[in-house]
Amino acid sequence: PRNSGTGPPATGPPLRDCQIPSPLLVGPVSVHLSSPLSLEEIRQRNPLVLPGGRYRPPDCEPRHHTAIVVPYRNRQSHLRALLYHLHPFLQRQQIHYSIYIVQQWGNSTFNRAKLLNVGVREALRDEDWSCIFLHDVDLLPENDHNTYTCHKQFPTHLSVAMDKFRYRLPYPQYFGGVSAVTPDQYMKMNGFPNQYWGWGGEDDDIAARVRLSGMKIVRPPVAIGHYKMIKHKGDRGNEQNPRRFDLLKRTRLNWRSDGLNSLTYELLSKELEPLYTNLTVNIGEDP
Ligand code: BGN
Repeated sequence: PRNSGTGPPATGPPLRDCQIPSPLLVGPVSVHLSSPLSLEEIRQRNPLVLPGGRYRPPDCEPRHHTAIVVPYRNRQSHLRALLYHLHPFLQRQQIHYSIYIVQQWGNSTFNRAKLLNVGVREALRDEDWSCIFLHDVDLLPENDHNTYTCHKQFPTHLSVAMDKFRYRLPYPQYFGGVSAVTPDQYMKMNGFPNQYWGWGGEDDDIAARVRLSGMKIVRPPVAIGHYKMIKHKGDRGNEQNPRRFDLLKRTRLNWRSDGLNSLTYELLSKELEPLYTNLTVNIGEDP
């Protein structure tokens, strides 16, 4: 079958390239957060999604191949809301994609940036993705013109207008929420820092790496980069990191030695769930 999710397209007459922009886009969508459906109900609404959360448009050749990487621990209801919105959203964009949930094993302090490093490395083992999305589990895109694709030269920041920040950037260098890199851009900046345990600062470190490695950040227009954040209290296990201010002072000294090239972890399992690939990983703990 052609729609085999990954690997070379099946034989048969070649498909036309997908049109740009996708004719399936609808623009602004209203995002409801109350009572997300069950995973089974979401699966039934997305019959073309293959195990591992993979999808390839059935009737045109996709121009984009995007892995969505989501750092995760203990947020089942957020995960359901994300999958419920993201699968149809990405299918309307006619991209070839896969969703990776990177779950931190154990009870040590959460480390978002290190989980992102793990997700990038594991996703690239599966496939030659042209674009990798770094996606918070609690953010839902509100306009499908905000395409989940990469800029050739520079890292992209997508969540430029979150409801939580009254639909604007909280500060000009903000790079948190949802962003994207190509594998080349990722290598160039030596990936992300591994040393940020707990909430805050890791996204600012990543933004600094973009600049220090000679790149800049590109963004969609504010009118398109709208996101709703699912409201929640600060989580247990992800308290504010008191070391973040000191760490950020040292990014310029540390980025070449801490990152992709110093990443160590133990992959405990990789499961192809109906709507996502579930990576469970031991990333160690806050020293
Ligand atoms: C910033 C945080 C970011 C966070 C945004 C939005 C820090 C570093 C010390 C200056 N940065 O203040 O990590 O994404 O707020 O909430 O705390």
